[in-house]
Amino acid sequence: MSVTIDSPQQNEERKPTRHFPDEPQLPVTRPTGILNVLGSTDHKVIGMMYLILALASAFIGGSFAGAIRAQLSAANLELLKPELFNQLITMHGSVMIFFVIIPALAGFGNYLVPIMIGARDMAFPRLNAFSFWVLIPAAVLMFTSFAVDGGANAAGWTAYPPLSLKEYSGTAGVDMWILGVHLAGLSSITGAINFIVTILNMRAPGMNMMKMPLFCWAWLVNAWLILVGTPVLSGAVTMVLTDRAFGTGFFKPGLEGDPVLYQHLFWFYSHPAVYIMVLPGFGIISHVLASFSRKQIFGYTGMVWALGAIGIIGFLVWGHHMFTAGISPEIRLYFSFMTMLIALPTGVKIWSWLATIWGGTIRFTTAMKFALGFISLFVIGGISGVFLANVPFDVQVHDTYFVVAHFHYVLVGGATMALFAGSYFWFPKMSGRMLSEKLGTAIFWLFFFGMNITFLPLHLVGLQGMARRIWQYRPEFETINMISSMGYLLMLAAGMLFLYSIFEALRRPRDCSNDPWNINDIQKSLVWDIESPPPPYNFAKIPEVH
Ligand code: HEM
Ligand SMILES: [Cu+2]
Repeated sequence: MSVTIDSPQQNEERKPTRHFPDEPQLPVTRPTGILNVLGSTDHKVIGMMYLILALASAFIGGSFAGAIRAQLSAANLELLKPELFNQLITMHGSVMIFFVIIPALAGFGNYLVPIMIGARDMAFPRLNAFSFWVLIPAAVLMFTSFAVDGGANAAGWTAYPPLSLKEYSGTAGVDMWILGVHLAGLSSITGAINFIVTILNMRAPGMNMMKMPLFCWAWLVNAWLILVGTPVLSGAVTMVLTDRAFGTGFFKPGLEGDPVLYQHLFWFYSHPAVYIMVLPGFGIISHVLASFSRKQIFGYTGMVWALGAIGIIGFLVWGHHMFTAGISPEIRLYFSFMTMLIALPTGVKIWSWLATIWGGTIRFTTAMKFALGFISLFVIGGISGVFLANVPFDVQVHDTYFVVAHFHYVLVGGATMALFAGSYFWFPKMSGRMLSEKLGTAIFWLFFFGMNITFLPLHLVGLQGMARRIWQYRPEFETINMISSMGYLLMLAAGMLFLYSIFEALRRPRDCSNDPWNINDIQKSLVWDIESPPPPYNFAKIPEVH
């Protein structure tokens, strides 16, 4: 006989949140049938759905990048119409941020945070399902906007007015894009509330905050960034929407509006957003490096403080995106200083990671390779970031390919490498099967070389003055752009091989122990204590943590 239990938390509604009665083995079964899976409120099922959405979107957003790189592979090509080129640039950025990186990190967070803290689910399982499902209409709005008259948003993923106002971007695609951003923002905000309540209230007895795994800390700080930043973005794009639809003048100079105000509001979210895209990645990297060095993480307390510092300073630096927008020299000095300051906590993390692997018994698994790749590429992205923090330098390279190279080192070399590391590390736990390490090694090297071949040369062409978001360019930039476009093919090959590797692994029977990497003797962790894949509700009896 099987009893369907809506949510174990509901049964305990009136009891203090931190008190868990011992329960006998819950007679629950894994969901079967597609409707049960889709309707599930199990954090693990929802986590998987986030990951699947992110993987699918990665191929869509990645194919946009391919089209862009094809157009830019030689100087005066006309493969794409200029209008379509602008739409693809805009939608590539939007998709990669809102539908790849953020959902993928949310996927790992949903799957792992409750397990890591010894809980049976997120605090609000139905809200959690809502956070995922609201992304689907958001994606539909964005992707179908290519089909409307005039096409998708072509004003850049930053959608700066006046360019994004009706006069210059009349297409309904911009309105659809704004509504899509609203829904994606709603998803982030409700998700963040869920993470905060879960982490603060649902830790198993004995798991105090300073015993919590770093991935959970990273998610807690991340959720705070989302909660403070995202509503500001939603407000800003709503004001663009009313300027477009109802003739308000928030950002119209003619109506005493101020386009620079938009930039302040936009970057108040979007600078922290770059940390939203890397903080959970930091968490993943900490776990992978420690596990495959067979050590404890070095400087746990310092890592927690560094995450907190990044979470605060991250909100104080947005103006570094506006050095050329006409803000005063004093204010530029402030933003320049604060931006360099954030290198300090970041440095604390880098040195702690290095100290973690120092003297460790290192196993070069695929996950470990991606984690080491993460460190090296993220450091390059960080250093070019410190360059950009200098006003005179930024004024020279603003809106050139140097900036494009910088943020791809952070996003592709940082966030995406961390996602690969996490995938290799946790796939066995989620599926009960190991991904092929042989293929994994090939994928790593293809991606690592592909990434560097694509983006390293773009620093140079940027320093020489090649502007970003342009459709054709001067012939002297051609060789470097050709090289960069070749690099894309390697990354594409890595992506296809990764997809193949997943299907190949899922075809095999389950063969994976609770602790496939043999790390539980070094680092006690609830994740490696429970079955692979974990049973519904994770723990028949809420564990005590010591
Ligand atoms: C597959 C390899 C990739 C290639 C070849 C590629 C290429 C490009 C190009 C050519 C641009 C236009 C630059 C510009 O705006 O001036 C761009 C923009 C952008 N890319 Fe990528 N990209 C790739 C992967 C990624 C990934 C994985 C992410 C996210 C993690 C990402 C995030 C962005 C963002 C946010 C923009 C900014 C768009 C804008 O400023 O309007 N890209 N990319
Ligand atoms: Cu920034």
